[in-house]
Amino acid sequence: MIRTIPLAAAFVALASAAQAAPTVQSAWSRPAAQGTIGAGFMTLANPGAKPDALVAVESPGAPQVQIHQSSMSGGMASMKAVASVPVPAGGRVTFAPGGYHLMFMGLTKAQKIGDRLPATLVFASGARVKVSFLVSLTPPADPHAGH
Ligand SMILES: [Cu+2]
Repeated sequence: MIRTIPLAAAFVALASAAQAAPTVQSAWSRPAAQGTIGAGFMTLANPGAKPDALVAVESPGAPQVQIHQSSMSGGMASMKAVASVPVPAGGRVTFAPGGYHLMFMGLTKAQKIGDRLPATLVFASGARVKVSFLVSLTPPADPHAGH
């Protein structure tokens, strides 16, 4: 009987050491034709006590998904592929037009308004988070959309 107490304590310690998986809010995508590139926007939140990072995206809707960052330099807009996007502990990062975004390269089918484009987000912590991007012309209503 006496052994059950330290065992239970060890179990609690293990559970609290596990990193909480990031969450996704307001995932949306723009309408696009089959075979073209679809864009993905969202807000990632990290409820954990350790920093995490988005390192890959998989989708049945496209053979390849890239993580891009748009920026302005010298008055010219440009974008580049990035290997990862950090999500600070207790913080959030927004993917929006003009900033970070996902690119679904070679859509397997046309994305029409109201469709949902499924994907799995893969994080440096090993967390895999499923998300579906609602196809829309504008971002979904979100209290953080004005940032
Ligand atoms: Cu891009």
